[in-house]
Amino acid sequence: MKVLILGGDGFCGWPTALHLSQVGHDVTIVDNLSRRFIDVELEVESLTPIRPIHERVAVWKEHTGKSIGFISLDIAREYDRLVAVLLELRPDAVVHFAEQRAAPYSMRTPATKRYTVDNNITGTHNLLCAIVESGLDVAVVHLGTMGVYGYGWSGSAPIPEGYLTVHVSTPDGAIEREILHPANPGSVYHMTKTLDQLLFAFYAKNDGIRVIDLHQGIVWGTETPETGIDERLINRFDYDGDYGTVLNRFIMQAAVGHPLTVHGTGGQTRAFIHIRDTVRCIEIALDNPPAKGERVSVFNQVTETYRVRDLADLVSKLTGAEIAYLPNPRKEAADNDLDVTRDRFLALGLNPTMLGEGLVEETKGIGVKYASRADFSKIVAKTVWKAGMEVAPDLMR
Ligand code: NAD
Ligand code: USQ
Repeated sequence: MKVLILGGDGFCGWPTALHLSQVGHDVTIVDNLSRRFIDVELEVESLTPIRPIHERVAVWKEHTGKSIGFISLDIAREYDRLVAVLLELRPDAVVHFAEQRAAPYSMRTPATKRYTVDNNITGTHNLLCAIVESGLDVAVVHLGTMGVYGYGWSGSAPIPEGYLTVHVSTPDGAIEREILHPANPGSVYHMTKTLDQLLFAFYAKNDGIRVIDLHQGIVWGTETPETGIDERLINRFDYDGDYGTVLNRFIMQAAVGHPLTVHGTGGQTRAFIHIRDTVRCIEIALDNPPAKGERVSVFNQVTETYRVRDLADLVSKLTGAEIAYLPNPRKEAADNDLDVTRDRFLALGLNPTMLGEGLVEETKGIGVKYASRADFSKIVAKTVWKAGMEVAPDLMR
């Protein structure tokens, strides 16, 4: 299958590009390298030494003989070029990772709020509009997020895979309907993903675009079998207060001897998936597109759920790291339960890496190997959701 990977230079996109190439797909990455420029803006680097994109694809070819194309293109700003790329390459499918994906970065300043909305919504809409203009039948696999559902809306009922069955009272009695699960975003970033869902629903209905929306949990881990082939293929590892995600941050903090930064009580429960399972899920999704005219196919791309303080305890037990309970810079529930339906990928053959097996390996691996690259001043999260919220001081100098 010919596959375009939008955002293929990023944390999820790069290992996906390698894996899809490895299993025989003809892969082209489209990326404007904005994530690398944001590192420059934030004055921080991936903990792992990521190589320039042209070197990355050349090293892949050197080891496997397989070519991965690279096109530098901003999908939110270069609409005509996007149409031209579709018409020239005529892909069977597009995997869409190309969004600003950090909730704290999206809440950082008025400029980053506006950038996140402009980039994510216009990028997604440009893609859908360009597919219609091209006249091609291209399946779209999009990376959504568990955060579209929010934390607590469904009460004690498990969060379904996209659609909720509701009963509506009418004068003639109750009727049953399936609706898109109500959106309840917790950041400007998460809000863009809820808006993406409406764009997909409209283009599926109006133009018969085949869309799979994958509501992914927090991705942890770094390496996949393909990125591990050569150090120059290594995946990025974000640890800073804006882009680092909770479990990878705890793994890195333990490795460098920094206390684990639990926000608030740590009673927040979130969904998780290992990066090796992310790439496998994309492969499965590509093999199982909806038929033309079908509604958007939604999967919950999640393998387990954990409370933040329980994760900190697990990492602390394995490594001896201290735990610091810090003021929460975010506006979020101090405590929530999370029961997520995750049957569809399991039914299609996903065999997940669970925290119990994977965590020991991760705490001894990348974080320790590249500990000397850490900038301690970038670890504690400084972006607040609302003016006046308390920010924790740096814990080490
Ligand atoms: P990332 O920031 O590492 O990668 C995103 C890539 O997209 C970057 O390489 C960036 O340069 C590129 N990009 C952004 N805007 C673009 C544009 N306008 N044109 C072209 N390229 C553009 O993020 P990631 O962690 O790999 O996340 C990928 C996707 O998966 C995102 O949509 C994110 O919302 C979703 N997701 C990520 C996680 C996670 O834990 N990392 C969890 C759930 C969902
Ligand atoms: N948290 C801490 N300590 C930290 C970092 C985070 O306690 O040092 C807490 C946060 O306050 C929050 C939870 O951990 O309650 C998760 O935060 P996160 O930064 O790991 O994840 P989040 O902001 O939700 O975003 C990440 C990705 C995003 C993806 C989302 C999936 O950056 O792209 O969409 O996970 S989900 O959370 O399932 O919506």
